[in-house]
Amino acid sequence: MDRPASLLALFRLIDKDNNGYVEPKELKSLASSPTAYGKLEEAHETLTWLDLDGDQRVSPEEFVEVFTFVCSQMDDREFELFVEDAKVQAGAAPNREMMLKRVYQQLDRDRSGWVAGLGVCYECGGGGVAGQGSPHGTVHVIHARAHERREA
Ligand SMILES: [Ca+2]
Ligand SMILES: [Ca+2]
Repeated sequence: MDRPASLLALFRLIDKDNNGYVEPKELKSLASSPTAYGKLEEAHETLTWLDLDGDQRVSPEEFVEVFTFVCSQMDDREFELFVEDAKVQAGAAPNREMMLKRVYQQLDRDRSGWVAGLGVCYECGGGGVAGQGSPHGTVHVIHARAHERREA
C-alpha cells in the first residue's frame, strides 16, 4: 500500500477550505471532545505535534511525515483501518467493505481471522476455498486464514 498517498488523501479531506494547509479550525472539526472548549484544546494539542515548523498550520509534508512516523509500527491492516477511521471522522462516507471489516475485526478479538461462535468468513460467508486466489485483496489474508482454521 502507498502510505503517503493514503495520508495525502486524508489530508485533503481534512483541509475543508482546500487552501493546502490544515488549520486549527479544521482540526477542531475532528476533535472527539463533546464540549467546545475541549475541542479547542484538542485541536491545539493536535496542532503542536503536527506543526513541525511552528507556523500554526499543517502542511501536507508535515502531515505525511508525522503520520508516517506515528503509523510506522502498524501493519498494513491497522494502517488501512486507521486512515479509514480518520476519514470517517473527517466527514467521508464510510465505505461498506471497511465497515464490514471493522465489525469483523471487533468480533475477531484474538486476530486469528476467525470469529469464534460464528464460524464464517465474513467475506465469502463460508463458501470460499482456502488457499485459492481471491479478488478480495488484503481481505484475502483474513479469508484464507479463516478457512485454514476451519479445515484444520
Ligand atoms: Ca485549510
Ligand atoms: Ca507548519
